[in-house]
Amino acid sequence: MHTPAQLELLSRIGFCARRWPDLVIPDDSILARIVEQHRSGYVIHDGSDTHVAKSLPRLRHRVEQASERPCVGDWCIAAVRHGGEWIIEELLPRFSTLVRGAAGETQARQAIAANIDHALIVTGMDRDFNLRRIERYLTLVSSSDAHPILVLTKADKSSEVDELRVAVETIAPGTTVHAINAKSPESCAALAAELLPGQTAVLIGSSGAGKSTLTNTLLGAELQATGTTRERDGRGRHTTVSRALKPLPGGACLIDTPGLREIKLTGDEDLAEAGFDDIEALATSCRFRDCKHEKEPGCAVRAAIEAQQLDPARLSSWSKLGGEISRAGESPIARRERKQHDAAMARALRDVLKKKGRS
Ligand SMILES: Nc1nc2c(ncn2[C@@H]2O[C@H](COP(=O)(O)OP(=O)(O)OP(=O)(O)O)[C@@H](O)[C@H]2O)c(=O)[nH]1
Ligand SMILES: [Mg+2]
Ligand SMILES: [Zn+2]
Repeated sequence: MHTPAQLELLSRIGFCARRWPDLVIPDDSILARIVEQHRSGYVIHDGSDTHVAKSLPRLRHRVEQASERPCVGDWCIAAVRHGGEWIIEELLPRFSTLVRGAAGETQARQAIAANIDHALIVTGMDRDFNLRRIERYLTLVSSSDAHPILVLTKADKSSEVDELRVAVETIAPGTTVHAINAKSPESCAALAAELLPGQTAVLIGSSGAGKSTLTNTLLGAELQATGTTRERDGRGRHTTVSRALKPLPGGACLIDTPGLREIKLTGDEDLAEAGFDDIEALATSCRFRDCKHEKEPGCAVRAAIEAQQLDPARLSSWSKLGGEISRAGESPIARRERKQHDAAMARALRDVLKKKGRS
């Protein structure tokens, strides 16, 4: 087992022995954390050194979901095998995982980061700023067991910092919002103070939002390459291409990730946890229990919109995200039946339109 000195080194990359009280490490193996994830393999950190490592095929293929494969932030048991090659042999149970739906028409899931305490949702206060996207990120994070923190960057370039911050606070009641210049250590100090020693935070947000810039400022070193954004639309250039965990001087760890092109939900999200508790609370006063807040009489949600107490854009966001959650979570059979039903409805509509055209 590990000596107190080794445990102290591991705690600098986020290890907390209380979380895995029954842990036994075989004599020929070590405990390590996955700190980088590339197409070709992993980099693991044992508290003192990093090693290039591969995972056992069993951990990659014989899992029910791709999200169970080793990912950055995972704690693993690793050993040197086959003439000096490091192999990840087991994963410790995760206490949190940020997961998204994999791109394309599949129900596959992909883990973005594991064993994270905070998810920092980074949005630039420039062309990147979009309340509906922030709602979507909050929804994604709601199934992760990590605590969301909203980070608005480029405060030094925006003339409406206070207005934008208030707009974000309105859609995310109870969630901390930091409006910062990601290039300035002073401006990032309050955010840095929220990341306690031993904790791990993951950065998510669009390309160009400033995730790597913030990483470098919190590190106090230019370890992560940063890119420029296009003049025309403020978009980034996907500068960061892999996920990497870095220990911060204050004792927390930060995981920088590439900007997500698509934020696809998995079906496990909870809109009440994602800041939509305002709509969910109103809905309890609707006359019908299964009110969709569309045209039903006695709808408390639409009454709130008419009284200008609720932004209609928020209701449409809620219903869009809710639809995605239930579709992502449905079984393959239910999915096929829904598609057949949708196709039959579309055919019926086409027939009606054809008949109308003829008469
Ligand atoms: N003025 C100013 N510029 C910023 C701020 N944050 C980021 N930038 C700039 O925005 C550009 C993109 O920043 P990055 O940190 O590379 O963005 P990223 O989120 O890591 O993007 P990807 O790696 O592509 O996902 C760089 O030119 C940064 O200097 C900020 O708070 N203020
Ligand atoms: Mg980056
Ligand atoms: Zn209603």
